[in-house]
Amino acid sequence: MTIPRSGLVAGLLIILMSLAGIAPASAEAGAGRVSYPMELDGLSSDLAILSTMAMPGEAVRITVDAEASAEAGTLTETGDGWIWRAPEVPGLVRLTLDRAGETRVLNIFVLTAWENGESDSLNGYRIGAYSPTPFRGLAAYAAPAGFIHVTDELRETRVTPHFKLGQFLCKQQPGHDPTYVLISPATLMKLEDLLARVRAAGHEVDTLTVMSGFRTPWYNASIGNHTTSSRHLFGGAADVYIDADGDDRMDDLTGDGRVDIADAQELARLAEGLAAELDEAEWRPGGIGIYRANAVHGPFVHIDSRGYRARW
Ligand SMILES: [Ca+2]
Ligand SMILES: [Ca+2]
Repeated sequence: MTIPRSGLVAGLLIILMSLAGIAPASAEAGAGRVSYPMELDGLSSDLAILSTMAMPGEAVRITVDAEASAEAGTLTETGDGWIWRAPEVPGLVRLTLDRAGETRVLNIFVLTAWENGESDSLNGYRIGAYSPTPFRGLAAYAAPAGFIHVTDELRETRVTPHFKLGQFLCKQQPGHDPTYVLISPATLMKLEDLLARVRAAGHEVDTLTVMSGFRTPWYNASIGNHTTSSRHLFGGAADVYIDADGDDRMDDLTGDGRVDIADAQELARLAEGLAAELDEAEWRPGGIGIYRANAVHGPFVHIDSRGYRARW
């Protein structure tokens, strides 16, 4: 492979910015990041752990200047990285990337196939139906061709340094075996960046609490939401709050002694700061929605990566 020019430049830039007191978002988290970028799904990331999905036999292009090895599937070196072809058997395959002893992991979940409209469930797990016509004709809204089969072990799998797969499960049929889920690398990257910003703002949490991640169309309809375009249906949205005191509700981020919409606004403000600062190579445009508390939940913020800006 050719030698890392861009990594060196990025490294120097980070050092220079640190000297100038302008820490880039990627440097704020400290642990969980590596010094060389990887491009996946059109986005650049420095996360030491990142996850994505692939259908059996599907090819995944990884742009990275590093050596690669995979637990399964086949790896082919290209001019600027690797193409990994998924095996036919569903399940988690870990790819390890290494540059000069600095390793990172790319988890690729090979999906269990599913055909929209053929059945409303998959091995007893209720899915419902996706719109046969993608919203706005966008590929991101096409009905999924498969789902991640979540085993007990996979619930605990870290999909990024500070988030586990189990945090994104739909609330339906708790404990059902099998359980299925979808994830989005762009949204996971966004949540990690937001967490770094939250910590830099002095809120000492290990993760963002995900109140709602993936929702099947069936579950979404069961809670009275009949939209076919929610990013939750595709694993690309998360309703999150900060809970350092562990009471399962948003913390008083503003320090005014009350937990209310102002605390959700404060979390959204941190997300807005990132959206304004990072370009589209690092932060795919999407939604930021602020929600006030009601009888069943505290205030929270919706985050997604739909591909265009939305605010509410
Ligand atoms: Ca709390
Ligand atoms: Ca408050």
